[in-house]
Amino acid sequence: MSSKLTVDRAQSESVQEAVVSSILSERKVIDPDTYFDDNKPPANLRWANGRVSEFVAQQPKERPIALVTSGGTTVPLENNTVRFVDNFSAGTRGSSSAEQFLASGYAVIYLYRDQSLQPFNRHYSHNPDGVLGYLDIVDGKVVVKPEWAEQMHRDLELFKRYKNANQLLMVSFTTLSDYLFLLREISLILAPLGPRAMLYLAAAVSDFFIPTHIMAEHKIQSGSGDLTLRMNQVPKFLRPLVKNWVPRCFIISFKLETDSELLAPKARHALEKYGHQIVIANLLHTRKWQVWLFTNSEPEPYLLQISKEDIENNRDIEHYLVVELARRHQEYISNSNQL
Ligand code: 9Z3
Repeated sequence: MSSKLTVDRAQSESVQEAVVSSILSERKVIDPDTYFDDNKPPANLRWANGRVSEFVAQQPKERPIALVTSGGTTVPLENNTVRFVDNFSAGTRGSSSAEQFLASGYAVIYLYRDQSLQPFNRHYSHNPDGVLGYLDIVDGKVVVKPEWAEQMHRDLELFKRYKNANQLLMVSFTTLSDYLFLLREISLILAPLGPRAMLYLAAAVSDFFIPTHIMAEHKIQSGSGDLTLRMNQVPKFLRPLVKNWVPRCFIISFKLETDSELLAPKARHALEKYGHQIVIANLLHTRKWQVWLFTNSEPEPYLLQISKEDIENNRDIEHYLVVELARRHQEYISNSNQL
């Protein structure tokens, strides 16, 4: 498969033609190790390093820690970015799971796509009037509308409780590159914790990207016909993550497909290839109701699905999923302690 991007146009301008030919001459899959030398780190990397190190150091020794990634990565088409390719994810899985991990006694580092759903805030993103849609003015005072008051009270109370207990840290990303730099940075901070740290990789990560050095510098100009994109394959980061960054931690990745025939073989393939603990497989259209847990030790996947009653009672699948994962994580910790 070709692995480099071309940004070309019929009758394109000379700069763009030069980019195209230089790209066409280099078609190879990029090594995960060289990725970080060739791409720019995000502006919040140093801040994240300091805050995550501090957060981890402040946790009581017995408290398990979960890195929860959430939301989709963007892939810019221009260095001065006007356009980008996005990855599908609302951040529901990640934000709901983060709430459940907190309820299960975890400290949570929530690595999320800027503007995507966040724990405890996630119920307040769908009002056509924005935040003002939840509020009213009564006797000259701003109040929460009665129909939202109970839920908002509950969410605010939990949010404050976990923040005060120093159990929740939020770090945001936008692009694929931001995500990968932050993932590596945070992983390396968690590595010394070994089995006590869990990585729950629910973010929807692009498989294709345009390396910075071959990306158009300025806004790609219109007016000369169609635009064709050729994108490089993103290096397989799960390999160095499992093998080198956090080899002793408990790692859960997600596999998203739209074709049900592909789901099981692809989940199994990921497990065999990377050798981590769990792959959670889900289909785009049923992801809120059904997931399958694949492990290397079980011949059949473990199916988790929620009932009509759960849906009617607003009970998310993440509630059951996280309970099951926390149980398996505890087992992993106990088994590691016995070695
Ligand atoms: C998932 O499969 C998540 O469950 C969803 C959650 C993104 C579907 P929402 O945020 O959706 O609740 O709307 N995430 C992982 C997707 C992914 O990029 N996986 C890669 C792959 O499938 C491997 S890391 O190849």
